[in-house]
Amino acid sequence: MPGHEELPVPIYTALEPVYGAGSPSEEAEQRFGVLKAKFIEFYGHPPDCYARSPGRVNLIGEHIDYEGYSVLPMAIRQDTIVAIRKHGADEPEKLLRIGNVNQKYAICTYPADPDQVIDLKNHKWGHYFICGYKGFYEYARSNGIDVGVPVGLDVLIDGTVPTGSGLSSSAAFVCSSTIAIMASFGVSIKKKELAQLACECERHIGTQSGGMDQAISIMAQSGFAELIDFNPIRSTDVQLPSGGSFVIAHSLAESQKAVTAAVNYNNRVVECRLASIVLGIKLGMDSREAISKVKTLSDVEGLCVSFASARGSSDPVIAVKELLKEDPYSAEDIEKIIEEKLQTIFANSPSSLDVLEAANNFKLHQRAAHVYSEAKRVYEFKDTVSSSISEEEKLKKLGDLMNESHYSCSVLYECSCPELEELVKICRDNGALGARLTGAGWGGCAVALVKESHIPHFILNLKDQFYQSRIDKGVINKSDLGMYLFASNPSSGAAIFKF
Ligand code: NG1
Repeated sequence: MPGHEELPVPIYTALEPVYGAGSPSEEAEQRFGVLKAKFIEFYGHPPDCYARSPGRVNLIGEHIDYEGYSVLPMAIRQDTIVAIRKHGADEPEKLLRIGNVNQKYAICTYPADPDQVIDLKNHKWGHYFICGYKGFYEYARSNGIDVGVPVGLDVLIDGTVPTGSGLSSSAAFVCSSTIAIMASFGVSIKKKELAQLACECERHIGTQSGGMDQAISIMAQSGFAELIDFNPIRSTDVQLPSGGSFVIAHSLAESQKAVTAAVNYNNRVVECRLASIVLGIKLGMDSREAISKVKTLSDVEGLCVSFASARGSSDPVIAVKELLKEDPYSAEDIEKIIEEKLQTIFANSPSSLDVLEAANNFKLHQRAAHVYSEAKRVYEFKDTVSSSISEEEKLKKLGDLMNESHYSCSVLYECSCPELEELVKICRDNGALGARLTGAGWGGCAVALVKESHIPHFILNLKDQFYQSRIDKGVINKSDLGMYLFASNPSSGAAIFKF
């Protein structure tokens, strides 16, 4: 029997299999009811179908997916639903109209041309749908699938994943858009291929996304976290120990990943590439060979491990410590080592050239040390879960790993912010077994591992110690607190609904 990742996204005629029985399904019923009514109000027709894809919380393995390393996220119940209707070829208006149930997002209109260039300098929320649209056509062309001439699409979105929260609202949007477009064109592909495709789709927004978010959003299984491997994408169910749950808490600092890419997210991707080329050369590669072959730190891990083993260790960080200086490198320092201009290396990547323009220096030692140590922690987390120690000991060890991960993100990768530091500290002071930032960072959410029986008390304390002053200042409404602070169990992945 094939693994579920070999199957296409499931198609349901009822909400229960995804949202669960009882009140969650009743709530979902209401949401879909409003979405359908608004769709008819906007466009004069009901939608052909709906696609939903969830957000995720990453439990461990931060900023390592784009370096080729496995990560360990779980899907959350918050999701994006895309309602869609494909126009007939005879309908005159060839436009993509993208509306949102939330009035904050004005309707966006785009031409039906799949080769249109996304205007990245003028960021619009609808761009995320176009990522899926362009990616779908690219996929169809490269796989010889005839999808006919471009026609108009009517689209209405309803999202509950808070934006800029590190819970992957962008991937939930891109995945559900790509799936809705596929469903409306009658194209169906295996989940693992779709995860790869959705990752490539999201790169049209200008971030050099690693693939974790799309993979978990598409491949999640209810009740399990997933170990996601890359090249090729694969997911393995991870049953978390009983007695503990994850609480997700928003720092209320919005992380605008696409807008700050040149100094934050893409900057780290570039720093990792440079660190890997320099390590490759210091470990004996010819500079031409290193520049052309080495793309990620995982490409030179073998060399680093050989270096470490000559010193009685198997830890690649030993090579980082001895071969990369702790002081930041200037562009000239690196160019001297690699015998090439940085602009030449990244000539084919406009978003990387933006990074070079914005950067004063590059912290190769710190970034590489984070990536190798974080990759190791993911496996320690997975091994702890499947070990034979008591559930209590497992929870303690998992918490310790989460704390170590946060330290590394904060100090070595510098992707935290003052609000996240305050929140993580409050979580730990209130008995969390472990707490860390989750997702890209620079704002967004923290995730805390908390004993199940402590959760109500823990949530109350966070409310008092972190949120109350922000409610008093009007940063958020008291009635919205549940959107920013909640416990979460592993939810299910993407689905299509046809009613
Ligand atoms: P967020 O910003 O939390 O959705 C981003 C990347 C991930 C991963 C994490 C850091 C996208 C869509 N997602 O997640 O691939 O690199 O940062 O671990 O770019």
